[in-house]
Amino acid sequence: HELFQEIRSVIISGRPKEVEAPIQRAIEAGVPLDRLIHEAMIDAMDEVGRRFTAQEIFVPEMLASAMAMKKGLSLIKPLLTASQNVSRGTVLICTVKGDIHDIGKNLVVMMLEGAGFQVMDLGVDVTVEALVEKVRESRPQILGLSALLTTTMPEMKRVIETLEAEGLRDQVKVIVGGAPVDEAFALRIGADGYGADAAQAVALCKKLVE
Ligand code: B1M
Repeated sequence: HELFQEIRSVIISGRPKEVEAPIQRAIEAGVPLDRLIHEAMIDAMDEVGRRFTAQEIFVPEMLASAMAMKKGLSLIKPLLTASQNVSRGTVLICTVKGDIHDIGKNLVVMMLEGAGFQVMDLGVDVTVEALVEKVRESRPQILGLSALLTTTMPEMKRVIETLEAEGLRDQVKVIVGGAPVDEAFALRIGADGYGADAAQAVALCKKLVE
């Protein structure tokens, strides 16, 4: 779509104020939201990651792009979460300790809510202790963990081990996701599932609460 290039460009160059117009135009033009999200927006963040790896840009630029991405997603959110009043199940979700990446997690939250799940989002950089306490207190059916750094992936294993030690593991299904995470890792740490993207995470949650 011709608007995608413009959207990619404002996200890549980190101009949050300029993201609204092309996204509104794309929405008005009836572009399917999953295409808008993937082909324009996530694609732009991948390019940002590539430029960061190549040291063409640095953390401040990456942050500006994240702000543009978040602004863009906030415009799409109301369309994804419209008119759902049945609760399909409960999900507690967060980004693990040491990790502050939340764009992917927020997208998973948006899609889950859109699919009728009731989601409790604990945010980013959440300690194992805080998480286990919340599982005990609110008894979610599913616990979703997101990590974007190879250095924070081991936190997911710690969460599962701690749930086991506290006798809570049988009460909650644990799903994991985030760019460095894969199916093999999920299996290895004893998670109940892995979602490669937000749509897969939703499909997985539906299956787990059946
Ligand atoms: Co950071 N960062 N970052 N960063 N950042 C990455 C992840 C990196 C790959 C960039 C790179 O080097 N190419 C790299 C990690 C390298 C590694 O560990 N192998 C990296 C680094 C190194 C860092 C810092 C260490 C940089 C520094 O300070 N020197 C630092 C760490 C901070 C910390 O967390 N402690 C850092 C900081 C940041 C910003 C704060 C500037 C910013 C984040 C802002 C924010 O999120 N609020 C940022 C950004 C924007 C990125 C990139 C460019 C984009 C991430 C993103 O939002 N992607 C990223 C490169 C990249 O991913 N291409 C990078 C879009 C998003 C929709 O995708 O999050 O993968 P994603 O989510 C997907 C799926 O993974 C899945 O569904 C989503 C939708 O499809 N998914 C789940 C995610 N969670 C899920 C949970 C599920 C299921 C599916 O179930 C529960």
